[in-house]
Amino acid sequence: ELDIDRLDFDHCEDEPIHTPESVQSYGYFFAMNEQEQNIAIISENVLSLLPIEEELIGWNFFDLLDEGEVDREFILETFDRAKEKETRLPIRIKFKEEYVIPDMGSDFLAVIYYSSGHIVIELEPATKFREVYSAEHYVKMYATRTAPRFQQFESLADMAERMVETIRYITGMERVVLYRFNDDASGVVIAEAKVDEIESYLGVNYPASDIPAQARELYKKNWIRLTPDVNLKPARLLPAVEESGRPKLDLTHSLLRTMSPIHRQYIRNQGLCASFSMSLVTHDNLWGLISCHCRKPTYIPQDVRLQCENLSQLFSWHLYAKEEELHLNQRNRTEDAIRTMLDKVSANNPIVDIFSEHEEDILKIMDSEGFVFFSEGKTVSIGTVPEISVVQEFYDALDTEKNRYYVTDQLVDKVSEESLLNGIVGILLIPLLGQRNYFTAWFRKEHKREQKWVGLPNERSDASTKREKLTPRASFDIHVKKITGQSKKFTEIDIDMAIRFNRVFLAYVLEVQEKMRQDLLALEEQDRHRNEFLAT
Ligand code: BLA
Repeated sequence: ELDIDRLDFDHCEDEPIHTPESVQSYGYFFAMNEQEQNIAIISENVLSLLPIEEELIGWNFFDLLDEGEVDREFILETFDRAKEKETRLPIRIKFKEEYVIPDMGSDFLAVIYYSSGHIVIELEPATKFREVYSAEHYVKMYATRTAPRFQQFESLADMAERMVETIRYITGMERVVLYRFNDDASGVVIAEAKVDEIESYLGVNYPASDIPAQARELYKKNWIRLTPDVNLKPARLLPAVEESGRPKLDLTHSLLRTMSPIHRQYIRNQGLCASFSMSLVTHDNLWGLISCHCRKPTYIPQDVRLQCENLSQLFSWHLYAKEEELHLNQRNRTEDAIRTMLDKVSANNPIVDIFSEHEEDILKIMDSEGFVFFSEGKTVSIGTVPEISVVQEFYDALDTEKNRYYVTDQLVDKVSEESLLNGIVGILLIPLLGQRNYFTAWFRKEHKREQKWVGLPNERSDASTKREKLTPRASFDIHVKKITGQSKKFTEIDIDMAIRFNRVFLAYVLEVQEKMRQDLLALEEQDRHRNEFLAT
């Protein structure tokens, strides 16, 4: 099985998982030269499907097909589209009866894609697995029953919950989790649907190395992967690289690609036999995975998997839309608060008074415990704030040419004396109007919490030997990590709100004040003239 010492890389993220030179034997693999359409590479199990006496290599693939049932032109057009869009597309294949072993059936579901000069076709038997519903039924179900509920949900977690239930219904797997990536590529299970007998993963965090960087990249290009049985012997691609001298074939768009042996061992260590996962991508960013688990071998027909892929793409859009909606709601609340304050700005209502009238609003906009508006002339502070000299130091240290703001959720180790912080540990500081010595800052207190973890956040990068780095997770024991000394994180949206506050509200106020100053100067000037005049 897995022999770490024989792996020729030292770090998880260096494993070339897109060129394993084998596929899983629940399907059959053909690669043809793009020009002549001659078979150049097959998976070794093809030999048990098409017991053709002569070498299959070199045959024209289309000569094997039942031309009455299969439209060659359509297949080649589909290939051109797949190549152009850098994806794979579904087709149907039927072999001439005389070429296939009788009880294998001759009807196949297939996908076609381009890989380095080759037309690749991957086949799976269409008739072997009978389904209660057609695969299209599931998309309809999502559209009519799952998605319409999303509108009324106020959080992504509620949507995630509904989605894992839907996917569990479709796939029949024992446990379905929605795994969301954190900013540092570690991740957490935010929703789960499962049978009673299997352990719960809900709320558990896992280190980034459980899904290394190259896998996350690959999963952005190819949204689904099924391992129906981790113990299925991989079918090698023939002729082998060592014999033919051909370059390794890129299986980025493959459905059948054998997964990394390290990850296969991980699945076994979880006590599982089958795994199916789908990507969730928003803003061209791998947002998360829907991961399905089963303790016994479980095959999901190709058309159902391709519909699951459609669903994960739809769901990604719905996540995106919900994120935008939540963002918009927060922005509207901020803008309402700003507008109310703007209405009160006038020559005889100085900013300090407006701030103190609206202390609560100002803190609420940012879910903060303290706020400071610092200008050369005067400082306004609301709620709990650190000693102003400390804040000034952070401002002075900020390179305003390069950074639009300074943010941290962990101030304690960044100051000489903790007592100066007055219990504040999070800060978002934003210079104002590009002028020196004008800024706003928002503060958050400590947010003590407990996180469930399997493993340690940096366990692999901290490991010293190759063996330690590459050994798949063996223990899935959950331990509780107490998070102290940190505030809630200021999110991108929080930062956006604060910048908005500065731009809209303060910019306006400063403008009014500047205008008042100018008016005052003009009046003084008039006075001076009048006095001079009177004096003469
Ligand atoms: C891939 N790791 C994966 C995948 C998941 C996880 C879901 C996607 C492949 C699949 O669908 O099975 C991890 N599975 C999880 C997590 C949960 C889960 C976090 O159920 C939590 C509920 N793994 C290791 C180490 C390495 C490693 C040490 O433990 C590297 C040395 C690697 N994981 C690894 C690799 C892949 C992977 C290489 C890619 C597999 C492939 O697509 O070939």
